[in-house]
Amino acid sequence: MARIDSHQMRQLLNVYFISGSSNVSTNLPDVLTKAIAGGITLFQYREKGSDALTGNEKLALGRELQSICKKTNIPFIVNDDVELALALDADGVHVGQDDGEVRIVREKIGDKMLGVSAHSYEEAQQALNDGADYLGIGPVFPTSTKNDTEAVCGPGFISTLREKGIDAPIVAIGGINIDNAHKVAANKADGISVISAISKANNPALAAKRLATVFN
Ligand code: TZP
Ligand code: MG
Repeated sequence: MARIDSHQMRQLLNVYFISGSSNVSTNLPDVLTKAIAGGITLFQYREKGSDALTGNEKLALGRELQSICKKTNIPFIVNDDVELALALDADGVHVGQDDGEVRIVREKIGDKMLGVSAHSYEEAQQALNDGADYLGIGPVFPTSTKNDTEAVCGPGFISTLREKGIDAPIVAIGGINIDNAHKVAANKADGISVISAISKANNPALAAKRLATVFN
């Protein structure tokens, strides 16, 4: 297996659903199944917060979500937890700036997909030099899903990165919904990543279907 090429990576980023068990009010496997039916292109298992699952429970839910993704050919990415990603043989890992050296993560995961959150041109360039396949940029809008975010950068920050020469696959994150997603597309991101717009939707399939129109 070789590293994913950037054309394929850009397409996978179109509608990137991220969730852990505490982001849903019902049942995550059920929400994920519906989100896939609606047309998400990529899934990230992000188990966070005070009531986050750990140990064997985290592993078991990860395995269940991964098997749902496998049946429908949706790549399965693990947030932060490189050991879990390796244990499950996930398709990739997403790390932030506080999750260890990107270069080391790349060494550990071989050719699996690697996403890195970046909040400045310098962080973006460093992440790409260290082996990132895509960049997560945000929060582009205010969000109440994560309370330790960096300052809101606005969707225009993605255009700024493009103007400075960052041509790599970029997905935007933070407060994205069907009403503002077009601003992300207009600023030259390759896709949107959302938690609550799908995880908290009354109809996750319909929410995903609407979001999927933005990059098509
Ligand atoms: N990183 C920056 S904002 C955010 C993360 C994980 C939360 C995104 O959640 P939502 O509900 O889509 O705003
Ligand atoms: Mg992290």
